[in-house]
Amino acid sequence: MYERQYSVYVWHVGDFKLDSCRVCGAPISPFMSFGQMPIANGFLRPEEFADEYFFELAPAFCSSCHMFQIVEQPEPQAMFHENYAFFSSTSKYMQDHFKAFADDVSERFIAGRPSPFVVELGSNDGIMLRNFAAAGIHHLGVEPSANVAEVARSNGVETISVFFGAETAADIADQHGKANAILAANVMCHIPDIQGVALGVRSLLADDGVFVFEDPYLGDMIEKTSYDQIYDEHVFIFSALSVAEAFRRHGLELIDVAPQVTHGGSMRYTLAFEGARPVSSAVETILAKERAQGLDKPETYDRFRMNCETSRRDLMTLLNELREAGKRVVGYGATSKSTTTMNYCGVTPDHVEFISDTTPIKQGKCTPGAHIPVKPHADFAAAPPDYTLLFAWNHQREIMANETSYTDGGGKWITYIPKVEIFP
Ligand code: DWN
Ligand code: ZN
Repeated sequence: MYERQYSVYVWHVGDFKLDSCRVCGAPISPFMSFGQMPIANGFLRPEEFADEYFFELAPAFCSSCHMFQIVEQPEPQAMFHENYAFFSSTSKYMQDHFKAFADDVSERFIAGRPSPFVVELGSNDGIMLRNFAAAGIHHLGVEPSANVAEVARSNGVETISVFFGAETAADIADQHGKANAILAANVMCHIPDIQGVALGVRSLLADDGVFVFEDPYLGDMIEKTSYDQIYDEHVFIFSALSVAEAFRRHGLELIDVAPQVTHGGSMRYTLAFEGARPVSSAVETILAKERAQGLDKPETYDRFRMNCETSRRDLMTLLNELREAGKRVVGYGATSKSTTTMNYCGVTPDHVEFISDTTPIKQGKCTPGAHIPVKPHADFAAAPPDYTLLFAWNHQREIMANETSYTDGGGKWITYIPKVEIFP
C-alpha cells in the first residue's frame, strides 16, 4: 500500500526510509490513515484545482523512542515558500503570548550577560524576536518563507531566509558568535530532519546556553481528540518522553517543561548541554504523567483512531442535518488544521458556504482539497449565518470576545474539539 510513497519520500528526503522512525531508525508503520490530503496551507483558485497536490496523511507511533510522526511529508519547498499563508501576528492573543515567552527567556537566561545573542528558528513575521529587538538585544531570525521574513525585517527584526541545519548554524556562529538562547515556537514539529537541527543547535549554542522550543502537545491531542493538529507541516507531535529521547542522543538534556494553553495545548521544552544546568523536578513529573496517560503505549493510538472516527461521524451527522434543514453554516478561521478536518470528514461547499478569515493572502481563494471559498470577515458580519463552524477553535476565547454581537443576536457556534457540540 505504501510502496509509491516510499519512493516519493526517499526521493524527497533521502536520509530516512518511510518504514523506519526518523529519530531512532526502528521499524514503524501507520496506525491509521486520514486519506489523501492536500498541502494544509495550499489555498488556491479554481483554475488551480486540476493540478492540486495530494499525499496520504498517515501517522505512526514509534514504540522504541516514543516519537509520534507522519510517515509521508511533501517536500519542504511545497509547504514553506514565498507565498506562505500563515502570519503569526494575526492574533492579538498570540502577540501577548510571545511577549511573555520572550520576557521569560530574558529573565531566566539572558539578564546580566554582557552581550547576549538570541536566535530564533522559524521566526515567521518576527512576533517573538521583535521583543528582543525592542530591548536592543542582539538577535537573528532564521525564516525560510521569504514573504513572512520580509515582514519581520520591516518590523526591525534581523532575519535571514534559509532552512536551519548544521551548515547554517556554523555560518551563524562564525558571523555572530555562539547563542545564549536558541528559540523556536511551532517550528520544531515541522522539521523532519530533527537530527540535523540537533547538530545545528549543538554547534551554535554557548556552553551554558539553552534551547527553548514549544509545539502542540501530544498529551493534549490524545486527550481532546484534536486530530486536526496532524497535517503535512506537522511531521512530529511531541511529548516530553520523545523530546528527551531525541535530544539525549545528541548530548542535550531536557531540563524543564512548561505546559501552554496556546494552539489548543502546547508544551514548552527547555534543553541544555548534558550536565550544564540543573534539571527541574517538572521533568520527572511530566514523564510520569505521560506514562500514566499511556503515551508510551501503542494501544493508546488505537483508541485515538477510534475517537477520530467517532468525531468524524458526529460532525458529518450534524452538518448533514443542518444542510437538510436549510440552515446557513459558515466556517470561522481558514486554519491549517481545518484542512485535515474538512478532507478527513468530507466537508464540502454544500455544508459550509464560505470561511471567514482575516488573512488577506487567503481571501478570494479556496481551501485546499475541500475547495470552500475564503472571504474577509466583512462578509461574515454583513450576513451572519445561522451556525458558525469554529475551525480556529484554539482561538475560541479571543473570537468569542470579538463576536458578542453575533452570539447575542442568536448566532450559534459549532465546535468539534474535544467533541462535536453546538453552543451557547
Ligand atoms: O504550527 C503552525 C501554527 C502555529 O500556525 C503552522 N503549521 C500553521 C498555523 O496553524 P493554523 O493555521 O492552524 O493556526 P491558527 O492560529 O489556528 O490559524 C488561525 C486562522 O484563523 C488564521 O488564518 C487567522 C484566522 N483568524 C481569524 O480569521 N479571526 C484568527 C482569529 C483569532 C480571528 O479572530
Ligand atoms: Zn523511534
